Amino acid sequence: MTMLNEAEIKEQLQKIKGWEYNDGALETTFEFKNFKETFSIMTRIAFECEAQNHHPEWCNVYNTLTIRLSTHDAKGVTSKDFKLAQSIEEIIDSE
Ligand code: H2B
Repeated sequence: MTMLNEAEIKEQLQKIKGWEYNDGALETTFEFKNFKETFSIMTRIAFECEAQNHHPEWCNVYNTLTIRLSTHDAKGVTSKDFKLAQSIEEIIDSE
């Protein structure tokens, strides 16, 4: 899996709203109604991460969820991160 350069990342980011490139990873923050809703969405996302064998760095505080995606094996952002970001958007949109 080859790492994308900054220009490629910026270009791909046009297609996925709400995400930015920050400190070597794709990053976004979501806000939900409460902790229960947040954690149930995290569970759904977790199953998809397992299916893709690609895992986020994430941080949950009550009803906020910050997600950072990078490919540790490639030490940068790859198409795997964009694929997972897209899947996360679909999970959240389907709520
Ligand atoms: N997740 C992320 N974000 N980056 C990786 O490089 C990665 C992963 N590698 N999940 C996978 C698992 C690898 O460690 C296993 C052994 O397949």
